[in-house]
Amino acid sequence: MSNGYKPFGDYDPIPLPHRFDYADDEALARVQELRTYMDKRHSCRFFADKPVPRAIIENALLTAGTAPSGANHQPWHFAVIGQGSPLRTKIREGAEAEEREFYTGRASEEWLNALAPLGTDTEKPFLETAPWLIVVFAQRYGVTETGEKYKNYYVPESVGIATGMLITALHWAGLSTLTHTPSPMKFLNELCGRPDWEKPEMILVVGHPSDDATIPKKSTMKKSLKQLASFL
Ligand code: IYR
Repeated sequence: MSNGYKPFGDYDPIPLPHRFDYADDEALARVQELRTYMDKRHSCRFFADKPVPRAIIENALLTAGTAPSGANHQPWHFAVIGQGSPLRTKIREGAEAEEREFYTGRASEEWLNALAPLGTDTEKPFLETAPWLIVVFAQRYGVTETGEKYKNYYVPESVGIATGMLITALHWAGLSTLTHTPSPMKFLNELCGRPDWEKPEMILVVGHPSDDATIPKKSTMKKSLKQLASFL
């Protein structure tokens, strides 16, 4: 890679390059500000076709790329599909075919009941409407510049963290996202030209919300601190 990234090597330390010695009250104000902003992130299923400049997506992807990962192997690949690509129809067709199977048989009664408050169904128009789709791939193996395969570690954890940071970066830019998970997603390997040792994890749908966008009320109900954490 151009930055000299190599999967293997000896410990080669440099002094910690960045420090932030905020006073406690300033740190508290900062984390509260972020919390207030993150509280305004909502998964959105209704997108406008308004374009979003590619540079915004590129910067969000590079933010995701700063995520911690197992042995710093960065076991992710993001396949980005812009507006007007012929792949859009194919992805929509592939996803809706899987969804039809899911909603009419594959999903358990319990699962369908859990989804009812979200109002999801087999129709996924946003796959064609939204300006960007980012297909998140988890790399079970990496490949060196000379073509040697090497194992990656903590792959789902690493990719989950990077995707969270990607969502955060896009929200920071004021964009809406949807983590869409047609299941199974194998059709995305072929459509995106990715090798079979990469697992598609989700499609991140990115853009501006439509004027009449709604969200399920249930999605605003978040666990309290007491429910989500215990201080031991
Ligand atoms: N993949 C389906 C079903 C679905 C499953 C879960 I878990 C969700 O949080 C939302 C939807 C779909 O996209 O409709």
